[in-house]
Amino acid sequence: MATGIFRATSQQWASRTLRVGAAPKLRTALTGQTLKRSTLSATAQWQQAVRPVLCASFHSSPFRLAPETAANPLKEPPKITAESITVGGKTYKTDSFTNVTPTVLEKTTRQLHLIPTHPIAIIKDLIYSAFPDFKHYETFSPVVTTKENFDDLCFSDDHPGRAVTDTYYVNEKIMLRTHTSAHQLKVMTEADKVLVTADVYRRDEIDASHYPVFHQMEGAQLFDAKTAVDDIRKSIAADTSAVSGSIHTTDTTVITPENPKQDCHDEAAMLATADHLKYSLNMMVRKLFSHEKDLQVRWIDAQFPFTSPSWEMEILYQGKWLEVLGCGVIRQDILINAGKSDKIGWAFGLGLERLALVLFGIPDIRLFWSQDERFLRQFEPSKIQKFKQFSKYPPCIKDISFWSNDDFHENNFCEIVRDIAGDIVEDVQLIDEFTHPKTKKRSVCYRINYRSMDRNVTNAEINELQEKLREEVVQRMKVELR
Ligand code: FA5
Ligand code: MG
Repeated sequence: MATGIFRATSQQWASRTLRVGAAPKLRTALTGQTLKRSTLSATAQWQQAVRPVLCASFHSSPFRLAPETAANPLKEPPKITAESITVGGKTYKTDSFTNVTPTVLEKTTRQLHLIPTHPIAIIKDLIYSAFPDFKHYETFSPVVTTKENFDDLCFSDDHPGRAVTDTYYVNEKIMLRTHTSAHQLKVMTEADKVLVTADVYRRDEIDASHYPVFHQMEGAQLFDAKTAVDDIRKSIAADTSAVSGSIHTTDTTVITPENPKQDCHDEAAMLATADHLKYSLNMMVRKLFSHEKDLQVRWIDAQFPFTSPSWEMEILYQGKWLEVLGCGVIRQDILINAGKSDKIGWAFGLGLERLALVLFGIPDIRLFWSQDERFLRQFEPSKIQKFKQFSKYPPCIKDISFWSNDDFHENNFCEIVRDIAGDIVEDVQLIDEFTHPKTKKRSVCYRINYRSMDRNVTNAEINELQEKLREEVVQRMKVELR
């Protein structure tokens, strides 16, 4: 069974074990150990030590702002000093939890989902049209409280998603949202049919379908608990939207004690809500992919702290199942907190890049951040056209080997790579590891594939980056180069 936020599906684990960043998560899941906040702050102190270095590089990093720079505080360049961080026009004190980096803060100004000709905005609008009378929210600041991102959503205190290795903290109580669900409670107090679109941030691995910044759309719909069964039956019967295309959907999920109905729910109302959820998402996918031939879609069980039962939808893409969304029946505690105790409802959170990869045939998630006209001019509002690959610039591959230590975490290593080389890194892979028989020291070798999407990189330039990486890895992670 798949597990929810920040825990990869078993299928993802299988494909992720070769990737940087997968191993620590896997280890945590296999040993059942969860990270405690007390141990986290030691890691955070390590981050604290590097902040001055980051500050220095921040001011020299190129800023790329979304076109309109009107009075939107999110478009103002963030500022970072040892004492404070200013983002979205607000200033926050730093502390031992602070681990946001200039590279990642810079992304908060881009707002790709608000640029009408960008594929992320095009797909957002297409999904809006599948949920016609829903209220839209799309300008929430990415800076949220840990209460909004975790506590309000029933995350346990020791949930691994809270770890500083997985989440970008501004300080102990303030963070960059890791999912659009951070706004669920607020928007549900305002309306019964809502869609929230936003950029979300996770310290994650680097590869073609994972990026530390991506976009999600959250959807939720609430029904009167007493009349839900009838209301839902009528609403599905009244749906006259015509869908075409040849999509093959498999759903073998059943409600089990591992993925249970909530005790407080009436069974018929819960089943109707779950059916309406899957019906709505199946219809959305049918509309989106009506031109696609023989698209394979499947539903699998999942777990999220804020829904039960829960599921994920996957699409077969380039021979692999790609997880595109998570969803479920909203935990009643959350509805009670939203002042909606007489309602029952569903929620989903989908990855816009993941859907766009399939819809536009975009081969690499980094392309969404490209400023290359050869990428940007291919797209028009409301139109789905397949991405035409332009010539790729040649890669430049470099390896780095070192003796790791007990504090070593691959997400921290990836973060240093990203800080130094940014989007020039196509992927980072662990290609070799062994333990010395006598000293018991663990040696690791990472292969870094440098390739720009916009230009040719020179060997001299990459050597310089690699040299900087070698220095920073020693300085920040206290490892010994081999
Ligand atoms: C969540 O974030 C839940 N908040 C979704 C949810 C909402 C569940 C409401 C229930 C109710 P998850 O961590 O699985 O779940 O992420 C949701 C989607 O975001 C994934 O299915 C995937 O499409 C996308 N996604 C996750 N990580 C990345 C990443 N690193 N890069 C790009 N897309 C990602
Ligand atoms: Mg998931």
